[in-house]
Amino acid sequence: MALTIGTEVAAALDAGRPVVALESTLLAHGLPSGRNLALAHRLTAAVRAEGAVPATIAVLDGTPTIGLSPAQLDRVCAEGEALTKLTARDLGPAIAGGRSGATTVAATSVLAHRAGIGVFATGGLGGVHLPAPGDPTTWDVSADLGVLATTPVLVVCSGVKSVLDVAATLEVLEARSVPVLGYRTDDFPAFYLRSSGHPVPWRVDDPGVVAATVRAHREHSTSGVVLANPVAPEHEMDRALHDRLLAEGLDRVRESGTRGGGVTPVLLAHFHAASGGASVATNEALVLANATLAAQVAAALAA
Ligand code: PSU
Ligand code: MN
Repeated sequence: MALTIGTEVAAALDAGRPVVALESTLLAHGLPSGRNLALAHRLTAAVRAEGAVPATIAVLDGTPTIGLSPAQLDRVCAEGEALTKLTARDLGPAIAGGRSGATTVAATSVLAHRAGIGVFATGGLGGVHLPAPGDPTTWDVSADLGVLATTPVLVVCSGVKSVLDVAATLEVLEARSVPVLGYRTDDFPAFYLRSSGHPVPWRVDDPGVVAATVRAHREHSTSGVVLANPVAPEHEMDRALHDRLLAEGLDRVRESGTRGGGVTPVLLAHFHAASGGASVATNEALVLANATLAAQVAAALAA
């Protein structure tokens, strides 16, 4: 697979300096157009502020691109939902067909690893979707989980989206031997909310300890690691509002018959449209904090 690696990213990788991968699906499909480009730039700035080099990843005209230029970031954010959402299985067809697409956690992890990047920041990991009435087995399990099981990338996120079956998602991560670390928390976070009500198996309080843990894990495993960083209390969504919007969003998914990769964007779009901006503010705050933490861990790993 031919990769294009931006010159700054390539130089940092050659020199063993810290690099943090960032994904493009959360920009193109997870946030309203008009907000995404500003966040894309704030994310790269947050990574740089910690002394690491940002590498936003997408597939452009059939080329997996590691470290989008400002013009390429403009393009991804402007095309937004019109851009195909690419999970890992879509990489081959998109590349062979000369297509463009935004990469999910799964596809971004695969490409980051190929480029030699071991640390990646996002908002919320995909997971096991909730059953629907009359459809108890949707079989909708995000490819993010399968890729994490086989790809040695540290994914810094705010847990899994609260729109998922969190308990089932944690069970899959356990079964696939993916370590889950809570950053300064004993509770697995749920994206918009600081706690999912499920405990994390391991708590870590310091980027240096995360780096040591990742190093030790990689000595005996090729799986990824999840570092779950709860959103700051001042940015957490109101739980009652959250629960109402989630119930409505799930109704919309059912009524519209949305399946597969469309489910998460429909749910997030409902939150953003119906919360008066609250969910966008939470989403942006948590992704920014994850980019900062990922850069701190990348720096500790490179030291
Ligand atoms: N984090 C966000 N917003 C998003 C996502 C993560 O703050 O939109 C995206 C990621 O790309 C993740 C995807 O891989 O949601 C999960 O989609 P699915 O449930 O279809 O696997
Ligand atoms: Mn899915």
